Amino acid sequence: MLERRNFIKATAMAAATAVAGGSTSSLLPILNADDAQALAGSDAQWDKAPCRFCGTGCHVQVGVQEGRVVAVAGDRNAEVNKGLLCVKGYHVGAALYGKDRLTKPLLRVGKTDKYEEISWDKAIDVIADRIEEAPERFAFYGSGQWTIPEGYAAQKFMKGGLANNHIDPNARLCMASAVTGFLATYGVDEPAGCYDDLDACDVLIMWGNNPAEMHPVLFSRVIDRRSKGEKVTLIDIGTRRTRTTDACQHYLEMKGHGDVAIANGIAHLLIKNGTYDKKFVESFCNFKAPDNDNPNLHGKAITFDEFKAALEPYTPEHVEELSGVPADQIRMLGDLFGNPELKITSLWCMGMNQHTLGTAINAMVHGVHLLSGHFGPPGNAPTSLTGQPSACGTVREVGTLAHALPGGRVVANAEHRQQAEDFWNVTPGRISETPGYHTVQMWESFCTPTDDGGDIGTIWVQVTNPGQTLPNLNKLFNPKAKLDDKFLIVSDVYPTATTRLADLILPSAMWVEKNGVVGNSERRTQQWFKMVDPPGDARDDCWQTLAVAHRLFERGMDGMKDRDGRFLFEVKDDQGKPIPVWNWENYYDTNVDQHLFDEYRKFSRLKHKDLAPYDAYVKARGMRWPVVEQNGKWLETKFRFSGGYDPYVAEGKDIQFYHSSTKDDRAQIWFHPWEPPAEVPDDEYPFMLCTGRVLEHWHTGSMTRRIPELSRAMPSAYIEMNAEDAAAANLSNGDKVKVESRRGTLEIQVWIDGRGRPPRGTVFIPFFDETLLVNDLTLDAIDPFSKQPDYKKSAVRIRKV
Ligand code: MGD
Ligand code: SF4
Ligand code: MOS
Repeated sequence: MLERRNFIKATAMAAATAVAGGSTSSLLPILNADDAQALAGSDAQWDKAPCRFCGTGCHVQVGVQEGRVVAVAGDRNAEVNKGLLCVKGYHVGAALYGKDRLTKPLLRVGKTDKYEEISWDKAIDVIADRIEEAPERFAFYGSGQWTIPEGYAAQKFMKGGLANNHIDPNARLCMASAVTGFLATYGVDEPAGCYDDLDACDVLIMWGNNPAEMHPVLFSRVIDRRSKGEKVTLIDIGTRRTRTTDACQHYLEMKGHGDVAIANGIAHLLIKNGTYDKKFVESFCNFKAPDNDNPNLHGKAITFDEFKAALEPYTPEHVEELSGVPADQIRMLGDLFGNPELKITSLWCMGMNQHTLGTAINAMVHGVHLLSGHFGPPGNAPTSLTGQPSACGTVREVGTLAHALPGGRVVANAEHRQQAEDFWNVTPGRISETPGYHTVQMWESFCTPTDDGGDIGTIWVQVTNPGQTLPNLNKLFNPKAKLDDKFLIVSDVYPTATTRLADLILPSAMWVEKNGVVGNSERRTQQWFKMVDPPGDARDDCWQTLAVAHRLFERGMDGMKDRDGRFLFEVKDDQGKPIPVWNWENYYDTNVDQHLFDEYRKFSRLKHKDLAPYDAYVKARGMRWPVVEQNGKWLETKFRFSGGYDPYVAEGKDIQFYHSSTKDDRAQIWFHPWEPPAEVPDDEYPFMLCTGRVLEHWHTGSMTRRIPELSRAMPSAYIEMNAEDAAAANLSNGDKVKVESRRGTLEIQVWIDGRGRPPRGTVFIPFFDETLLVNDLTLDAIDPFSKQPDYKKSAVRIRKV
């Protein structure tokens, strides 16, 4: 534990020591678990909540005094973090108290840059007017930071109410390829394993993933084991050296898309050396390849011999050519996977998801584990990590994607639609069978003049900042400025790059200013209660959605009525009397989250993702689904598809892929050919640009840049360059350069051999800085199945200014 603390402290210290002469005093006394006792004698009230930021899902204890959050401590009772937090988590409370919180609804005055304060009543009318005018031209752009009830309400409002499937989340930019990878392999989304695999594995492979900065508390779990003398081999396969690399025994430096070649190289060796797990494969797997005549997620069946023949060209030497990773290191990976004595866990996140072959590489890494039999608990697991606190809970489980319905259902399936219509008690046929626009399509349509076919006229954005995070902003966001008939509604807590173009800005309550339920990377559903009031007139996002729905109901819109003519979101008290939750004054007369969650819960049982009733989560520090009742207790599941762990595996079976897309309880092992990235450097644009996060900041920095310690530690974005490339271009640290892609330009300072060390020919720019928008440069090419863009590979040129 000591080492783990030190690791976390070291990363926190690195943040603090980067402060140039500034003090580290904060708006809040920031405590850690060790110091929390200091407040014990005070009047602070303590309660649990998951951290606001990343998908790791650490729990904090929140201290509240006189209506304000005064302290945050790591929660010792939480299995995920056992009292530890990363530097963002320690400061999470201060995210509420930036000086410029949005506190009033603001409506743009005509076509000017001015806004007038308006009442909520008027704001709700403005939205209702826009929707009534053209319900089919309305779209909802949501988030993996929506709580489960917020996402569920938006989903039901759109698909069950407006009969409109134009709802998609920022997680399209984030997790979509993980979803398609799971579906193509197991027929059902989300990891089989969980964080416990990290405690048991002998080898941990990071496939283009930097958990030391992005999932620090999780990564520290492995570091901790090593310090206790346990042998665990860490391997970083990446396109640049990072803090994760520093902690690994092996660093395999690959070119973009090299992962596809490497996965094929491992499979090639397993078959050539006869070290694949014949018994596992014959019992539990089929083989698949893309169907080029009829491209679809489930491809076409192939035989083992066809699989073997397809892999023939992927010799270690050929893989070296494609990926840049030396043949010997490919052999090392082949030997590791060929050794049945070792327990191997793979981790990945945006490197494999933000990838135009994202679905393919996700499926292929599952495939390497299946082929070698490195599947099954504890310690053998292909585990995809999630970026956001509820990308799993809200987006993937509630299905707030343009093609999906709650509980792993899809709009294109008549039976699924009927089920949802029955659960929602809405008119049969209400849900449209045509998938709505995915993120890139939605924003492209919004930014295209109506006369030219841009049929999305209004977008309501909640809990996300697309004006900074969409790729290729000059195509997908900025043109809005010139399109007078397009209307942008933004619910946020601070002014952002998105509110700048908004026509209506709605102030939202955040984190412990409201009730919430979220779901983390390991299928863990976590609940918390409201602890403090939001500032001014800020209100819950979920209330905003319900209030608009009710306004449309009052105006007689059929879609807002159920089969019995009642309001779609009717909430009743114990006597069966409706509670007017659409009035803010009455919203907390009951626990709306609980009503929505317990309604949504029915969907969770449709695909063995069973959730417990809301009450069961109140005491727990989260539970991993499927959660089933046994002898009056709610029991979570650590490992899916494995006998003895997963309640849905038939008695006596070791492994059962019970949602197999081939309906034979088997998983699919995929072959996909290597293909180059959508854009590769050339003479004109000779550098490959990668983008991503940094430890201190949460995504667009709208919250963390308002926390003094974090913003001082990492004040502004930079371009990381390789020292030799910089020398060749006569550049030194701190020089300003102009970075140009085919889509836009950015002037930014050079950092040589900084936090990350990119190899020659590559550069890195983080995306947290709203004054330096890297997405003016990035490419909007997408994976054909997941529709997720690749933010990791854009060609750029650089010159000194
Ligand atoms: P966030 O900063 O998380 O980024 O992109 P975004 O979701 O756009 O935005 C969340 C917003 O919600 C903030 O503006 C915050 O102030 C606001 N907020 C906080 N709490 C609340 C609340 O309770 N209610 C409301 N209404 N608002 C709230 C993330 C996205 O970015 C993701 S997930 C990925 S993985 C992509 N990654 C990526 C990349 O790697 N490179 C580049 N270049 N771009 C990327 N964009 C994508
Ligand atoms: Fe919060 Fe993630 Fe840090 Fe844990 S690792 S404290 S969830 S930001
Ligand atoms: Mo994006 S789900 O946060 O990495």
